[in-house]
Amino acid sequence: MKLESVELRRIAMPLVAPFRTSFGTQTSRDVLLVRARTDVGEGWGECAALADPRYSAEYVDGAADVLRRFFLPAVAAVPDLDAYAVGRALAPFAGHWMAKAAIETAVLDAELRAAGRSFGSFLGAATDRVPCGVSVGIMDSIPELLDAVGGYLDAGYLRIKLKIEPGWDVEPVRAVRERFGDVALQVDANTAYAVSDARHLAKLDPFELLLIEQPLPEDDVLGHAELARTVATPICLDESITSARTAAAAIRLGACSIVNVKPARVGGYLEARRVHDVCAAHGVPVWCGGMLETGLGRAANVALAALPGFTLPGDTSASDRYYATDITAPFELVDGHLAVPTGPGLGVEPDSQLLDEVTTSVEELRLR
Ligand code: OSB
Ligand code: MG
Repeated sequence: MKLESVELRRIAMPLVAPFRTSFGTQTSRDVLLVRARTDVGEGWGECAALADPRYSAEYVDGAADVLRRFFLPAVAAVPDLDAYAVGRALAPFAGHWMAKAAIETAVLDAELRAAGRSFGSFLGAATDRVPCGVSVGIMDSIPELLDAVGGYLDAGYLRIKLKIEPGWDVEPVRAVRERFGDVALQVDANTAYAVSDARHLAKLDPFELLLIEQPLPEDDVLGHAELARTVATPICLDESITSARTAAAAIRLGACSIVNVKPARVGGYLEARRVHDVCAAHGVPVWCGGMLETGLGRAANVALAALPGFTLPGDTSASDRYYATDITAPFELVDGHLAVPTGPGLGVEPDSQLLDEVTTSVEELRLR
């Protein structure tokens, strides 16, 4: 396989409701789509980078720049291209996991479409549908939060994740527990606390949460290990896990007992599967995180979430939790589950008219 050219397409996707986290508020997603044109056909990769470098160091303009300037020429120079070769060609470049994931996914999609094989089959999916949770943003008031959570439970979501930050933690958790009983509940702080907040975070223990996700800064793995000794609620890492190697180290240090596998954050689906494998070998449950993806990114996440080590519901919500109109056929919740796509590659197609309606720029890069 050879990479011949790449279309970098930017789309603007308004969210159905603002999504507030400890690192900022998203009202719309500025998404970079990578469309790889190869000698065996085309493939799509959705770059998960957000507009600003607040969740992590990556941001969408930076991802487009590093792809254009360094990554796409390096991938185009590979004579016998496949998805594994993308990782090898990009290994000399530091960081930029989301940009790397986008081109690797596009190449893998092209390869699998040509072979008539689905992402799920390639990755090792063990089920045909995955249980789904929903990530609920920080709200202006507790009644607003209870309305939102009630709506998601009515829709069938099997697990609720509350975004928290200092000043919005124990009270919202208590309110949701009091109103909705023993629903599967977890929280995500997106690095908003310090080790010195251990006593405060231990106040969440009586609510029997499934986990607390990434309370401390990305590089504070040791701090998470210390926190795990003070707080009874299991610690789950998101931002800190950038590879199978960092996952192995975090587990060995006792920094987490659960891992959020977010393919974009670890450089793609091949490394995400390795993270899954390392965690499975240690008996550490994993679940699939999300980055407010469109149907293209969601399709691959749902395929990954069907691997056997994904024993907790993921942030793989239905399309209508994010977008009034998705660019692919929408993913719909059935009994709290999403179906794993079975068609070749991602198994979903962007609708070209819908795509054009949301497109803000298109750049065609000829690579040979
Ligand atoms: O920390 O998991 C996170 C969204 C954007 C960036 C980071 C995170 C999130 C979410 C929502 O929690 C996940 C989703 O529903 O896609
Ligand atoms: Mg998170």
